[in-house]
Amino acid sequence: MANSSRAPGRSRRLRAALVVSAAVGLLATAGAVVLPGSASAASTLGASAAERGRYFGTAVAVSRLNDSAYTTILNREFNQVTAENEMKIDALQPNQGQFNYGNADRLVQHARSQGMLVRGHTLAWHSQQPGWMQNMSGTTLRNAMLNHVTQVATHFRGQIEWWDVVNEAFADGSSGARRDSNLQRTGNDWIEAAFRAARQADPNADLCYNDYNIDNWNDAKTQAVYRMVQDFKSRGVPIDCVGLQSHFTGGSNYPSNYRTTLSSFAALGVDVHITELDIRNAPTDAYRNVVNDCLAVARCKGITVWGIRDSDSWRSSENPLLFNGSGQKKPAYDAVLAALNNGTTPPTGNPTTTPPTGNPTTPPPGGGCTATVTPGQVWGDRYNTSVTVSGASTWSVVVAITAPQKISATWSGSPTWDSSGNVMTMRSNGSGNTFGFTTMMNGNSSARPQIRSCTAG
Ligand code: 9MR
Repeated sequence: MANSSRAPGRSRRLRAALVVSAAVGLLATAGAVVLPGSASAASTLGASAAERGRYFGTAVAVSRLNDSAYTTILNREFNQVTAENEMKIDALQPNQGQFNYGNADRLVQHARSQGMLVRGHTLAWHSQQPGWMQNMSGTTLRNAMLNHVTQVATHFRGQIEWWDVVNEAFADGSSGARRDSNLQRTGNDWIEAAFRAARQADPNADLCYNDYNIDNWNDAKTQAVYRMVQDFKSRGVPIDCVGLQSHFTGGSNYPSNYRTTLSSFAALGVDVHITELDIRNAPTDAYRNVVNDCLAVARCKGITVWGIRDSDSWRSSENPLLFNGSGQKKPAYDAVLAALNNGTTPPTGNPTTTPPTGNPTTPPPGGGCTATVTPGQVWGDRYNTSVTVSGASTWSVVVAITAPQKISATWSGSPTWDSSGNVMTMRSNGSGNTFGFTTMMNGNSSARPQIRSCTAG
């Protein structure tokens, strides 16, 4: 994202974020011991997930960015966003050949200004097609779909971490068949054709297949998607990830074998993402289980809830989200945050065991505040840093990174960047006095961030 918060290239980022370690041990090596339940436990979902090498995100309706109560929670809690509707086919290409990127660009812009990662949703889907596309078939439709994939992925190139290339292409029930649709009727290879076009247009984005009701390992639909991914991997079709929407609303429950599903997909050599989570009546145990299951699977990269407040939900009558209509945290929020904070990182992976050298610096006094650096978790290819400001409630802190190291994600502050992309000015954004960031080592494992200044106001 932005000039800023992404390391270049797909594999480093992606393979990277899944390399995990025994959290407490590593934190101890890094000098910042964060024990479950300790006073230093992260206080927001995004910050806590980042400490586990994950993201915690939400679907965003762009029109709600004008609602300050909504935006306050968004900026404080989440470090990943998915457009709830604004990147769908009907939104982006309402008339054939006429693209309308305004709302989607606005969301990407907001995410960049907040250091949030963006999931693109969705390039090819049987639903929410514009009228002109609904009326198409055969080669004409196939070409129009591929053109849409190419145009959109090209427009957003470099700004999207993961694309839902194809959404909901399998039938419900026991058939294990593809869903019938105008796209499916263009030929069974329409899905792989879409993935190939997306890879060509944006080689650095990770490409996902996304679906609902693929949470229960025993379901025919789950097994059918699994076999497709297995087939794609064996034939070299470019697929990097599977998104489990995990709408446990409308009568669909959290299954006790959910962790088996996540780890089984991951074992195929793809990342897994929980992309649209909501749970009817927001029970604490089911939310906690989902978090624990994700943390237990190294390739589970993060969790996205499908809206912020219950009143924002597509199923608002089920009150399925983490904040109530007034924006207050619900018990499910507390359960999720505690599970993230208590979670250890998964048992597999290849962490760095050497303590980081070149301890981060604290800035010279004089700007009206002091920034104190705490080294965070270290992985084989990246490390976290958090910075706590004292002496001011609004502030800006200038942080310099040594190239080729690159900051790949930030949380709990609003970053801007100089033209080199290596000097970040982090401003307070109402999330408190501690912000954090992840730095990709990119081959330099010894350099550490330098704090250049802390300025009050
Ligand atoms: O939440 C979205 C809602 O506002 C739209 O009206 C609906 C239209 O299809 O899509 C909803 O989001 C869906 C997502 O794009 C794909 N998975 C299921 C989601 C809930 O229906």
